[in-house]
Amino acid sequence: MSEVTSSKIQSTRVGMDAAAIKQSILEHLVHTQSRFPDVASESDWYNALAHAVRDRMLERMMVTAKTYKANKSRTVCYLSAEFLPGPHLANNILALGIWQEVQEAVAQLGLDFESLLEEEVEPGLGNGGLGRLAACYMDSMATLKIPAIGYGIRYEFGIFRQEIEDGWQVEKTDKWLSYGNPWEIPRPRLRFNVHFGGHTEQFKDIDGILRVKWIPEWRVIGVAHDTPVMGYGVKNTNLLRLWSSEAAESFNFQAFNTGDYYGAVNEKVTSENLTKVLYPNDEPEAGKRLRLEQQYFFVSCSLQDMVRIYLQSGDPLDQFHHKYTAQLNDTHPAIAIPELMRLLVDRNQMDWDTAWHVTRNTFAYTNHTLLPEALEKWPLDLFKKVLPRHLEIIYEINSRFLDEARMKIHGLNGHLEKLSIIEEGARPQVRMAHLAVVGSYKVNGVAELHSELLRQNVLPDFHALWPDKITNVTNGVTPRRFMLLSNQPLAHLLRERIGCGWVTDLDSLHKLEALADDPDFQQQWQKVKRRNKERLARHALAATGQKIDPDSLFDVQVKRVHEYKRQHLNLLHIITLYNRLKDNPGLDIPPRTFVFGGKAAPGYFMAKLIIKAINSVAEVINRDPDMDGRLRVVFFPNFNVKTAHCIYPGADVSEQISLAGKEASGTGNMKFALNGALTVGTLDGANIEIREEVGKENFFLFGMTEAEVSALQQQGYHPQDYCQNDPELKSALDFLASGYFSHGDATLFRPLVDNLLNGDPYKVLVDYRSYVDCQARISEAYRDRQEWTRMSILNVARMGKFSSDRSIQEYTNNIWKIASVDVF
Ligand code: Z15
Repeated sequence: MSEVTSSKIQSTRVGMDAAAIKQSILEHLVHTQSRFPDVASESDWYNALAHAVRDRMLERMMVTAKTYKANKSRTVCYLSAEFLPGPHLANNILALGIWQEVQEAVAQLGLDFESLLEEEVEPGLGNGGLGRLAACYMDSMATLKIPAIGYGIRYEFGIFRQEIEDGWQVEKTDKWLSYGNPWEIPRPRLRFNVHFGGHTEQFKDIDGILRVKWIPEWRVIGVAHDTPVMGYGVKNTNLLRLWSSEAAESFNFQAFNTGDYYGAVNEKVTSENLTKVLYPNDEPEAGKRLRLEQQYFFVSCSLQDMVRIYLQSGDPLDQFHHKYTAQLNDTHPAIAIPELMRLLVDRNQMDWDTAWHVTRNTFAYTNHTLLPEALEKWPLDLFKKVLPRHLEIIYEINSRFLDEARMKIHGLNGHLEKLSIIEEGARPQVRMAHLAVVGSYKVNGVAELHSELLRQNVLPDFHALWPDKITNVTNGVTPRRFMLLSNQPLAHLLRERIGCGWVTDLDSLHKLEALADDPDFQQQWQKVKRRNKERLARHALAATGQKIDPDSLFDVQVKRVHEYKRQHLNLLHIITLYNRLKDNPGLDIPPRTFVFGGKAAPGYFMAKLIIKAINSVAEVINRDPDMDGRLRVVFFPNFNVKTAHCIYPGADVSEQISLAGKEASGTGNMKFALNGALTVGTLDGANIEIREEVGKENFFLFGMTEAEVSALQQQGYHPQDYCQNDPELKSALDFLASGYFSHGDATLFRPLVDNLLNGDPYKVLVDYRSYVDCQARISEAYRDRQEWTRMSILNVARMGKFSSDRSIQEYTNNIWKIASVDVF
């Protein structure tokens, strides 16, 4: 066997020409799917093709691992409770550079490439922006040749599938693994014990040193499942390693032996429930024990894995941070900080100070939110039940940290309370954000404004203590998936005119500026948009049964449904337009189609009511003959990565209308603009930077600034004043409340309207007038198709900054200090 070199193993299955690929597909059809071509279903062919593509990735993954190991390169571990990669097949074909060849092979087999791609069920292992960002970063790290492992959870059920019944959101279980998953390689031998509960005991070791032993109450086993992540046009193929929970069969032998068979089986079931389902909330689920268990489970497996790989090098553990850096994607994996301390101190007998030095130089923390209710906290009593040893370690970390802070700020205890990792009170809690800040060498926000507000409002005392700790890395998105893959008409046009360099060097889109006034180019640009709108219209028809007109302006808002994102502000504008058209049938405005999409957390009443309101307004407007095609509203169900592929490219207008200071960054805003949509937006999150880049004359701005928002909040906000002073606003609210859109039911939308009139936490009514007026400017601008096209071209030309390659470059330069590694 030792004589068989890796190059001999690779020889037969990895040819990159169409003939070899066709052969591979046929072989997999027979030898993996066990089907003859004449009886194979579309799904069989999909699996055969997926395996053929996978064959061409695996060896790269092995060679990459080998190269990184030989280089002793520093590795980033991206710890994230969510990854939302989207369908793999098309992306992997593009990364391998065999798009043409696969198309040819598939055609020769008499198959339809598009419908094969449609077969794939995407892994919905995330809720929204945060999980998708992790996937974009995995793509960019591989493309930039950064040694990286993504660590997360292999949820058996991902984010629910959204159906719309009678206008309401209904959640269906996402059984994404039902038909198998050709992209993952199970590693059944790569398994770790994870312990929970119980208590701790002190003891003296043989050297007489006082140590702590954790006597846990139960354990589960984590099993690794690896998914290769290929860089674009490079050999580097990194790893996404997701952990799945398994029962520790023999653990409760006691119960088994005493004849409690069902008790023992029950324990197995409980253990395997741990990674059963993704929490479908974009905010933390307050005090859900299983959620804490999930977090600790994947973090513990990941750190044990890192230590295992590290020890293979033979280096001493006190150098661990030179080999690894771990990025905490929000506080969800922040329990990694006490866990690494436990592994070093309890398991490897390291002294506390050395262990703390290692730990503090290992972790960096990304914050993704300013919303106070979204900052994760765990009740002490719950925490103690699940992780008693970790709580002790946190106390120790906290007391040493407060000593340090006391001296440094020369301050009194009152001041220190604000810094403490423990929040005192009737129900004391662990503040995970404070733990993450204290245990990390860098903390970053995800857009300039957000990072500044972190420094000034959320973590001011930490900022005073460590002025260099909080930095900014503005989010980015991958142009491979969100342009090349999902907008092929645009990609073709770009290739003809500026080449393909933009795929890995997005700044080179600048070359388009020279073409922005070229009438011939403008016409081709419009053709591209037209084709994309037709595609969106086809998908909308299939998904909703509704016809939409590609000649109308497509105005799109897709994102999680949240009050702070203000889908209801959009809806009030739509009602206003409707009222204007009813009152003035001759009104000449360009026809518009409003497209919405997005999921609401299943327990979020107001968000679900907003979805119902959108659908109810849509129903009335779409069947009102007076509208005569001038106004249409559709709610595109089950917005996910797959549907996103056809939605972003089809948009003329991108709705980014959160209340200033609430959206940490946003990433959909970038995806739209990269596909030629013009933004209507507030000065929030990355919108500010997008506007700076594309030029204020190419961006539709409205609404209060963050400073104005907090000033208004200070002075006292009275929403009803705004309603009284604006007849159009009053009328829109009255219509919504009256039952006009709800078959006469005047109670249905009452909670929504009351919420706005009595409180309006996201100041929808304040920004309404400025928004509606801004929308009128959009309608005017859309009439001049040449000028509109010019603006659209300039938007794309100037969006280079928002590549996730730029973000990852900043992480590597300013935070991780990691060099790239060539793989041949
Ligand atoms: C999530 O998707 C985001 C923040 C969170 O705190 C949680 Cl729990 C989930 C989003 C932000 O809302 C969005 O503004 C940002 O672009 C995204 O994370 C990625 O940073």
